[in-house]
Amino acid sequence: MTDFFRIDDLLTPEERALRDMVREFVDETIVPHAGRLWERGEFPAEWPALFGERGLLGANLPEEYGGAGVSNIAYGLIMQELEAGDSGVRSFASVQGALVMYPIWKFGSEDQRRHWLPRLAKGEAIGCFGLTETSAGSDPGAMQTRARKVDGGWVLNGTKMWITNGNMAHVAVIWAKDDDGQIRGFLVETDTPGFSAVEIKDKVSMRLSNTSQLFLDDVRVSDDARLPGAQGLRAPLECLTQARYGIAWGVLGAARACYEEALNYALQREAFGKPIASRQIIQERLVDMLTELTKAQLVAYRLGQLKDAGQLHYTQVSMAKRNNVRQALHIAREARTILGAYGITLGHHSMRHAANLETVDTYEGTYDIHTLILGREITGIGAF
Ligand code: TGC
Ligand code: FAD
Repeated sequence: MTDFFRIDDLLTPEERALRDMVREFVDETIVPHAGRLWERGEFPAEWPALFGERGLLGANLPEEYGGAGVSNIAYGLIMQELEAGDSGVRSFASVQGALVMYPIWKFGSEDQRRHWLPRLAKGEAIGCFGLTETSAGSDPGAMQTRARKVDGGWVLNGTKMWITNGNMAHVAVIWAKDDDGQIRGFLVETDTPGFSAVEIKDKVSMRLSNTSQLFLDDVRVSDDARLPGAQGLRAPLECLTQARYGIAWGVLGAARACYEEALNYALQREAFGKPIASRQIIQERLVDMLTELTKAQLVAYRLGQLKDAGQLHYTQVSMAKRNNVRQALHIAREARTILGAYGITLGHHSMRHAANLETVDTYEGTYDIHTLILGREITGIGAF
């Protein structure tokens, strides 16, 4: 395992044991099949329950609601190991834990928590998070989806775009504006009349992950479906902070897998009568990849310490997400280069990771949007 600065020494025995368990599971269950599933655009229906059995869904949420109550560093390690398999697997777990279980736990009523969280933690129920729309991605405040108050409930109308787990979900967390233009969150059961999901199939990235467009056509829900604690754009943005935190860790797994694949290949592949690893240009590439991986690992670890201490600011998460994803993408592309022609196939992992990381660089706030978030933080001037 690549750990040049011995971050392992900083982990507790429990964190190490959990990390090793997830790594073994991913190596056995996900890695051997990831290329084929990615090619087919398939997410196996039996995986959510396997993740649930191992306590990998919403693991940092309290045990009383079905979470594993682990530290945020342990949660980050879970994301790291899942994404070593495929970014789509981490995406599934990110959405389930950070974008569905978290808002129910943070903004939900006690009834909503007791009803949904244990089933979501076990992977018996699947959730999705509908914020983005066809014309509102980076600027979610421009959403058009509406929630009209009616006697005893609400009627939702609108369309959500690029929704992970959309076709697999039993419950959708839908963000919509009420009659006063206030953003509110709703738990919409996906078998409610008027709700439909259409899978987006023509992706050349994140193929193992299910991505959908959601249609809400006069979907009527009761008052109990509204998340009572969620008011304003701040509520969904708080959820994004949780998911971005997991991404800052997750991409370390993809980057590590690519670096290790490139190193092993370079040691074995001969050109001009010698292993390509003996060439200075290849060594420089490997050194740069390892340096950026190590820096990103340190950023994630410190982020975890701040989160565990309750001192994390969302702009720190922006910096980590922005840097770690872009560096992971760079590492994956470099690995593909070292693998030569063989690198473009699904028999190796680096190109698949690189293709996935293009999405990760865009979703949960694009690289440029995080630049602007940080620019505003340090200058006090919004440049959106
Ligand atoms: P702005 O004025 O900045 O913020 C409104 C209120 O929210 C607070 N806030 C945050 N709080 C917690 N975490 C954050 N990340 C927060 N960002 C802002 C802020 O302090 C303010 O609070 P208050 O009390 O003063 O009202 O609102 P804005 O409209 O100017 O926001 C701009 C911007 C760019 C920061 C924001 O809209 C943004 O982050 N855009 C990117 C959209 C995005 O990331 N979408 C992701 C959709 S979900 C997804 O991609 C899932 S992928 C699947 C997977 O994760 O695997
Ligand atoms: P746009 O906002 O249209 O941006 C286009 C380009 O313009 C980007 O390069 C952007 O950086 C740039 N740009 C935008 N504004 C500015 C500015 N002010 N200054 C300079 N440059 C700017 N969303 C969900 O709600 N739930 C999900 O589960 C989910 N899953 C996803 C899964 C996948 C596979 C993908 C690809 C996306 C997913 N998303 C999801 C949507 C994702 O969050 C958005 O794609 C993302 O926020 C960017 O929005 P956009 O694609 O509309 O790009």
